[in-house]
Amino acid sequence: MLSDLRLKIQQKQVRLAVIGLGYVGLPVACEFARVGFNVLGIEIQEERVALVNRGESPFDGLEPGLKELVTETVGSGRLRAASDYAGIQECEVILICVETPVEKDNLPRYEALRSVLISLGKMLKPGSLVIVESTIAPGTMQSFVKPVLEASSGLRVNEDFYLGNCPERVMPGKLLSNLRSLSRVIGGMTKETSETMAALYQHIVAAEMDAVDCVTAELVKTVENTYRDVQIAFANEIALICEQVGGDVWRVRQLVNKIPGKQMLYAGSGVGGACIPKDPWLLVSSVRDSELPLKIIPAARSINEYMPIHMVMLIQNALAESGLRLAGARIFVMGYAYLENSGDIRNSPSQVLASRLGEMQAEVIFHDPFVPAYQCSPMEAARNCDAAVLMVKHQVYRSLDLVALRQALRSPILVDGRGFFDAEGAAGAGLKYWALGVAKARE
Ligand code: SAJ
Repeated sequence: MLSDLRLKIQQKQVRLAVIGLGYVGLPVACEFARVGFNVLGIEIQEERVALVNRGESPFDGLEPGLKELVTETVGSGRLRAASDYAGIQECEVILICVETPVEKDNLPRYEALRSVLISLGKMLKPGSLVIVESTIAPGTMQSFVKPVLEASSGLRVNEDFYLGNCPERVMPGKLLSNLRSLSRVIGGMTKETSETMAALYQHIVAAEMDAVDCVTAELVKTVENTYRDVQIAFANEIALICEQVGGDVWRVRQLVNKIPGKQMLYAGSGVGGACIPKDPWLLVSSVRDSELPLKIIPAARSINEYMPIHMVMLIQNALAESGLRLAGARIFVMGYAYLENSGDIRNSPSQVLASRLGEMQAEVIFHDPFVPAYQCSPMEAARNCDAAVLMVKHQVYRSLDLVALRQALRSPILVDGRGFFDAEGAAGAGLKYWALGVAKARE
């Protein structure tokens, strides 16, 4: 059965279903449709189904080529979206690309994944291949996906259907280019399943594909993002030290990275997104029943979660230097998204900043060129504010007129959370400049 399926995949004769048309699912569905597969996108949000079927992309921010690709593939009839599972019966390959968040206790519940597996199970045809692209904790395919899908379908894995995990590696702003250019780890429940999955992905992935078992695929994905979280936390901890000892973390990073093999990342006002803040907890959750004394991964998370709170402290100090208090102050904040040049606001550090400033009775006025609610004029937003704060290094702020900013502000304070502005330039514009990770020159 699997060899027949592989042949049909090689000839693009199979119908594909992609469940979840989000940042991962939509580009994947478009890419397979672009290369000639017939793709059915299953999406729970009716308005998104309608949007896609009109050939539009639901994502703000810069996604090079995605909107055109949705228009092209829907126009050619190769991509169609639906909100019900009826069409699954014609599909032999099903990709699952739904969110896998962790809850307040930092543990996953996999609610979206469970409901998809139950709905899919009812329609699953013998001989089908099911691939989970969502990021899941090591061991989840074996202990959760397999039993739930077998129970809901009444079929047996490796006998009646095939199952694998191929973690996505997309990044808002580079959805399509990452999909095409980044290598993929292909985790099959059997070696033949991995090979069949590779036959599918080679149609859209121009990079290396490594066939492994499911646990390895689950580990690679969660480890790569945990690694990044720890790296960022290290830069953030150095920033905190620099502030205390009279250093400049941006300069220190530059000089450290001159040494071959050193790649210190950037300190910053926080770590957001749907991947980095939660994947470390997925990895940790896989050993929750052990007595392992994990320290580094939880510590990195707490440092990164602290950074927007540290920004509040910097703002408080900057205001105090001018004899002002947070309570009653108006704070102009540049950047609501979690990432530069993106409209993605998931787990954005700016949301933490805003709620903490609110608790301290400060009023927050946001600007963000990529978030519809905050696309006002920056100078309008800054008018009569007591400080300007940069949380996200959107390219558009490069051309910000700092003199006009100072004239718009009620007090000339600029707090920079990303090492984005130039201290001299800010001083030259008459602004009192505070930068994360840079000691304030003692008066
Ligand atoms: N950030 C820092 N300092 C840095 C890098 C990032 O504070 O040096 C912050 C960003 O401001 C953002 C958050 O971390 O708030 C995440 O940024 P990111 O650059 O890691 O972007 P993401 O969230 O899109 O991460 C994705 C991940 N890819 C996948 O999950 C498939 C991550 O593994 C990639 O390393 C990253 O893209 C990438 O390098 O493009």
